[in-house]
Amino acid sequence: MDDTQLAAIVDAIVRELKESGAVKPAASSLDSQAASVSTNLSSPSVVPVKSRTSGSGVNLSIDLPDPTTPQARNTPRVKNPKDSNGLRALMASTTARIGVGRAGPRYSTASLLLFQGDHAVTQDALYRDVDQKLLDEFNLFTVQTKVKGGKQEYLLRPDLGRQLSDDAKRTINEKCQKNVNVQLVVGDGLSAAAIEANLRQIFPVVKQGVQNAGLTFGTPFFIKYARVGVMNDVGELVKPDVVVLLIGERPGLGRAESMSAYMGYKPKYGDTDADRDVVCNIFENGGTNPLEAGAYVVQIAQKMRKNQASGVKLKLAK
Ligand code: B12
Repeated sequence: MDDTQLAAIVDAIVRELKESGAVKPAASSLDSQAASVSTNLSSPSVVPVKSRTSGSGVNLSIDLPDPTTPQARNTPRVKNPKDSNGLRALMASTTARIGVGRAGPRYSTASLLLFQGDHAVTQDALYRDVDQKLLDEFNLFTVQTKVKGGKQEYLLRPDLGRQLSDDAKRTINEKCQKNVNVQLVVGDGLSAAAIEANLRQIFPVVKQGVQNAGLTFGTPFFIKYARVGVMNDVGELVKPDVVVLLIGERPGLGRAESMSAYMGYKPKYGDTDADRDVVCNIFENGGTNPLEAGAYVVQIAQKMRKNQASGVKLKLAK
């Protein structure tokens, strides 16, 4: 948002306040402050500002451009930079929030709005469920961990997310082929968006890669409210050589589509992250491409089988 748009918003709000009687004569300094902002920045607003005054009071709605679009996100906000090309190059070299400018000691409004927009993206990814249509596309049946109280409990009780419910165990026992070479499992983890962004690409690559390598591919399924440690329960039930768990990573600000593939050789009760490997940061345009990640997962599975080990033991075996 530029200064002209800001000034227009300030003008509109002050107008509304005056119309509603909220601004008394004593508040005229606010009025003149706002007026001085708009006289400095004179051109008319490009931001549609629709103001409606209801019977009970003010109801102002302001439509602003989406601050999370790549164009808005990558606009340098430093006023009068000494080296504008250098600034752009610097900004292009990192996803860190640099070149955002400031208003006195504070963030600029544009940066603040972007921050809030990104936070909303993160919250959405964390709190919503994976699209059922996507799970149906890959014939993934759903089981649940011991989390019963929704996302809030999932977040507060990681221990419950590491254990399958009794129902889940029964269903898996009924539906899954046992003693397979590779068991693929999908878990929502901390980002539904990550699964939605990557599953379509990575799933077929892993499945075909495993089968092309002459290995058996177990009956895949989806675990709701999953944590990485749930791999142990899967290993105990299905008895595969290798478990691959595709799971949504903890979202960063504005980066919700990052997925990981956690893997373990014959996972069992008591195994820890030291017994696991991870292919992380799987996402298109900047992360590990999901197609490549799928091929890499198959390679690691083969290595695990060859060395009969995963995690630190696999590292030591190499
Ligand atoms: C949160 C986190 C942690 C937390 C986990 C605590 C917790 N209970 O959540 C802590 C701070 C303990 C941690 C530690 C480590 N982490 Co860490 N961690 C992450 C982070 C930011 C998010 C992971 C996530 O979202 N998991 C999904 C959720 C659903 O899983 P969860 O069940 O809630 O939590 C489990 C996993 O997070 C797992 N985990 C976390 N880190 C690692 C690393 C490895 C190698 C493995 C096998 C498992 C693992 O531990 C948790 C408990 O089981 C990722 C960044 C990313 N892009 O993924 C890095 C990341 C996965 N971690 C990484 C690393 C290197 C480590 C350490 C080895 C660092 C170190 N030198 O000590 C340790 C080892 C972990 C271990 N337990 O043995 C790397 C892995 C790189 C790689 N390909 O090997 C990542 C990708 C960060 C990075 N960009 O470098 N980590």
